[in-house]
Amino acid sequence: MKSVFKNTSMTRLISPVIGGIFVSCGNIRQADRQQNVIVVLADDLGYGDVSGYGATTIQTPNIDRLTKQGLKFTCGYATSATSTPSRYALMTGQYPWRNKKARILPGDAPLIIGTDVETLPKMFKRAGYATGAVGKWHLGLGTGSIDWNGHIAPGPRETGYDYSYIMAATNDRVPCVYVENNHVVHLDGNDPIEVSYVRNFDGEVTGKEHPELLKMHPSHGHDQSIVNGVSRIGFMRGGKSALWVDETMAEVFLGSVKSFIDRQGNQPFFLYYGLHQPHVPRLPNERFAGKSGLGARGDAILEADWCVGQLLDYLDEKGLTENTIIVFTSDNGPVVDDGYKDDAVEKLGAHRPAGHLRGGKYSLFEGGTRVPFIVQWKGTVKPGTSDAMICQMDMYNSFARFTGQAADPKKDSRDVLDALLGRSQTGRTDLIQEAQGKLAYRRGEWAYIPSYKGPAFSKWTNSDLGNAPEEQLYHLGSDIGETENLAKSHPSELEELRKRFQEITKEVE
Ligand code: NG6
Ligand code: CA
Repeated sequence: MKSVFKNTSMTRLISPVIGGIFVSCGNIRQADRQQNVIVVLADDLGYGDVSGYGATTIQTPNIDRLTKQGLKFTCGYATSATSTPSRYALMTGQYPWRNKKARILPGDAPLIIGTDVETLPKMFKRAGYATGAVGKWHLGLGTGSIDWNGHIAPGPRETGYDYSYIMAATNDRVPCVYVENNHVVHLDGNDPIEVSYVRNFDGEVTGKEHPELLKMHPSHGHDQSIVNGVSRIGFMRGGKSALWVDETMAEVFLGSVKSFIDRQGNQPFFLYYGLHQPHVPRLPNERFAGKSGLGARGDAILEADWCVGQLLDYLDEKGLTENTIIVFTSDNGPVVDDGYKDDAVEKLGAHRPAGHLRGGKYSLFEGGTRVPFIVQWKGTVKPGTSDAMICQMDMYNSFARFTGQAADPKKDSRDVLDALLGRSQTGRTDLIQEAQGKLAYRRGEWAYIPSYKGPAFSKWTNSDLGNAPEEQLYHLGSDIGETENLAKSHPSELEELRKRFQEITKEVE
């Protein structure tokens, strides 16, 4: 891959990026420092969940600020229909199915990214950036047995982040504490934390035995340790002073985001901001409770939207908007009932979280991985819509070129920088999509799903999973909702996609 410095048109394009070198090309402020990059990654937000992507039953004015001021992608993808593999691909630039451990992790799982692996934050660091990770992590911590009361490592810091303020896994999994850098926040040494995904601790109550103690009841699973009136996945004991309160989580992470930005002064930064909404349990701040009319899920989306607004306002206030690139997207498609009785199903009404796409979280259909994807770089990236196919995994090699570094051809990540910045309508030609260890393939206008055992439909989430005994082939250009299986009527296209799918997926590291 050619270095950006040898490419005159690109050099001109990104001249402010390598500011100081090409002072004449940018305004003085931009030339003084490199561009910041913030990736905002929502959790389970669907393609149809924001008004900028066509939702009419819910309004998301702040995310819409991004779609209006930035470039809205109609074919922006997560690699996966669940969190861990999706985040793994974003952080490493590699397909998650190359690593068998990249499956939904429990809260005490070891880190699944080798500390020697080149990661997105390490790539930015090589270009002189400060790096931060705030919010949902879900890539594991430690090497096997974590002492939550001591130095927790390896984790974000050992994979390239100078600073981190995270939840270990998901908001429905223990331990329900924040971890700042390598330590649990607000931990009282006299009240140590214990965590187990195997057995409960003596004297600790669970949601299963004591549903009367719950303010949020499970619909499936989620009946173990109770924290903040919500029973979770997994058992924990102790650490009372460190336990999070779901209703203030948005403020806590935002506070950390703002102070990270403040601390950077004139140094460019890369920030990964993993929103916890609208993943279960959906307990937004009381300011949002009941406000969407769509139940807890809609309210949590309003809170996520508010977080985006707060971030945008803060960047404006600090004069950073024009030299900060914001990428807004979601780790996987939407789910309505994901294990708690929170009224999301009852109040869904006409809202379609995946928009016109079929399936959602956990699904091999488009709704599993095609997500909102917006790039804002005010003053530089022209607002509009792009149909280029891009994936979160592509951040690595795209921003490598952006920061004047050579792309790593060994990564699955593709350099789609020109598409990201609206200079080209051409993104990747194809993408392997993953859902709970199974793989599907999009190439051009076609979507291919191999034959799979397993249920076609999830009764838990009330949604299509994509398994079928026969192969499936859909023409997305004319059938975005994947309603008509053309496998039998289009044998040559089927053969072509199957062949390419097999070629790519047999190449294991
Ligand atoms: C599932 C959980 C679901 C959610 C998901 C991970 C049950 C019944 N379901 O196992 O609630 O936590 O894992 O979601 O426990 S993700 O967005 O982090 O991938
Ligand atoms: Ca998720």
